[in-house]
Amino acid sequence: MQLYYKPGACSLAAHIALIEAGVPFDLVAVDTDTQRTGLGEDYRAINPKGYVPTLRLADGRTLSEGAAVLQFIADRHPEAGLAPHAGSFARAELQEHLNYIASEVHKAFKPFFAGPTVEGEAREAAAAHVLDRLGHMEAVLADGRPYLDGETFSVADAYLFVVAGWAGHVGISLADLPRLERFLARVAERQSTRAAQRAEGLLT
Ligand SMILES: N[C@@H](CCC(=O)N[C@@H](CS)C(=O)NCC(=O)O)C(=O)O
Repeated sequence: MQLYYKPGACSLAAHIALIEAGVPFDLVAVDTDTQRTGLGEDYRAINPKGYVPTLRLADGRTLSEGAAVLQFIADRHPEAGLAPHAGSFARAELQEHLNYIASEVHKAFKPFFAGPTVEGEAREAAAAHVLDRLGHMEAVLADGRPYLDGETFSVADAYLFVVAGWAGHVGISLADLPRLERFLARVAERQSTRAAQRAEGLLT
């Protein structure tokens, strides 16, 4: 199994999930500007969408879209406890979180990573939008639960950890979201998270 990734990108969530699941896999870096992989492949031949993550199975089939990749990893390795059973209400709640993180939080960062650099009032508005979206995650954590689904770490936590972590990189303070800050610190201490970040060159 291979995970096509870009250091620190949303593919880091799948990387963390694979380590949590104890699955053997190879990491393949993607240069999304040139659409070449670290193995010299044409990335569009692997994922015509041109973005990461992509998971390639041993039989050559590929899966993209972070939320789908994360749930596939969790379902293939139920012993790791990374997602509640499919069909349960708890699973629907996990999907609610994954969809929200993908469509609302992840995409709220787009002005900071794609297109011309945002500055001035446009940057402030984009930052306010990110904080609004993250505010709903703060509300989920309001009852003091350590993770989005309660006591147990799930693939949604890996995804939230990655995208909320971008706030610091683009200069958005999370000081008004203290539960989210504590959540990020908690997930950052997990062995899987540290190992994935080290492998991507993000930690020494
Ligand atoms: N809809 C996709 C979006 C994936 C996505 O936005 N990937 C980003 C990195 S986080 C990417 O590869 N962007 C292209 C680039 O960085 O050049 C998903 O949910 O997986």
